[in-house]
Amino acid sequence: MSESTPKGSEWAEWFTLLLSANRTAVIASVATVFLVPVLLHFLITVLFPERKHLNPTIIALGPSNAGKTCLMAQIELNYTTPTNKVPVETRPSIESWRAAQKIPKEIPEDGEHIVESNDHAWIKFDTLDNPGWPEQQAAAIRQLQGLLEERTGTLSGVMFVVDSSKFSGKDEEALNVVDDSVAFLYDVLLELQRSFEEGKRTKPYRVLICSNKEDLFTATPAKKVSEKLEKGVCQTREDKARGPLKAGQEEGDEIYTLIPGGPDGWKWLEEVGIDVQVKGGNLFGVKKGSTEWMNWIRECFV
Ligand SMILES: Nc1nc2c(ncn2[C@@H]2O[C@H](COP(=O)(O)OP(=O)(O)OP(=O)(O)O)[C@@H](O)[C@H]2O)c(=O)[nH]1
Ligand SMILES: [Mg+2]
Repeated sequence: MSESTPKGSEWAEWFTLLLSANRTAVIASVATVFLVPVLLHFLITVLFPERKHLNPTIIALGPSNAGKTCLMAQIELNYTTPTNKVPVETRPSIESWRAAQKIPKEIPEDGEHIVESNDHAWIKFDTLDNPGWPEQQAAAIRQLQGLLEERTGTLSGVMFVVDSSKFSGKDEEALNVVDDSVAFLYDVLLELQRSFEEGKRTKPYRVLICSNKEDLFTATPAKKVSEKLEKGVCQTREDKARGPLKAGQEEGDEIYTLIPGGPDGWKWLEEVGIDVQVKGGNLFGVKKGSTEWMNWIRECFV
C-alpha cells in the first residue's frame, strides 16, 4: 500500500468526523446528498442522450390533396369501428401530425372488424402525417431525415400517397400534380438511398406508393401510375446530373443523384436498400379498398 493511502485508523477517524455534530461535516454530508443525484443525472443524459421518438413509425408523404390525412385517420378505425360507420375525414394539414395507431396482427377479411379486447392481437406503431404543399415538402423531408437519424428501426415504412385520378389528365392542373408527385418522390428516394449508403441501416427501407382515389372514374390503374412515376424519377435523375449548379456547387463537382438503372419496376433501387411497391386503393366510394395497404403495413412489422 502506498504512503498516501489512509490506514484503517485514519478511515475510522474520517467516519467518526462525518457522524459527529461538526458543522463542516454536516455541510459536506448535505451537499453530497443533493449534488450526487444531480451529477449522476447530468452524466447519464450526456452519455446516453434521450431518443425523441421511440415508437416505430410509418411516415406519410406525398403531394397535397392526395389523401394522406384521410388514410392516416382511418388506419386504426378500419378495425375498431363497424365498416359502414368508418368516417373518412380530413382536415387542413399545416404541420406534421404524429398519432398512435394499431392494426391487428392477423388482418381480417375485408368488411370485418375486430373488437379491442386482446392487447396481444394488435401491432402498435405511430404514424407521422405531413402536409404536401410544395412549400411544405422541404419540412416533410426534414421529418423523414429526423427519423433516419434515429437508431435503426424507428422508421418502419414510407407511405407515399398520390392521386391516381390526376395521372391521365392532359390539363395543366393534372400535369402539375404528376410533376409534383415525381419531384417529391425523387427527393424521398434520394434521402433513403443516402441513409442506406451511409450504413445507417442494413435492412431495406420499405416504400409503398399508394395510388389513391381509385373510386373516381378518371382514376388511372396503379400499374400505369407506377410506370409514369418511375419514368419521371429516372428522368429527374438525368436532369439533376446535368442540371444547373446549386448554391455552393462548382463546375466539375459531383452531384449526388439516385443510382443509375431502371425503369424496370423499381428493382434497380434494391441495390441501395429501397423496396418500392405500388398498390392501388381508395378511401371513399361504395367498395372501400385499403386492405392491401393495411397488409403492407402489417408486413413492415414482421
Ligand atoms: N374520391 C376520393 N376522394 C378522396 C379519397 N381520399 C381522400 N379523398 C379526398 O381528397 C381530399 C384531400 O384529402 P387529404 O387527406 O386532406 O389530402 P392530403 O394528402 O392530406 O393533403 P395535404 O394535407 O394538403 O397534403 C379530401 O377532399 C378527401 O376527401 C378517395 O379515396 N377517393
Ligand atoms: Mg393532409
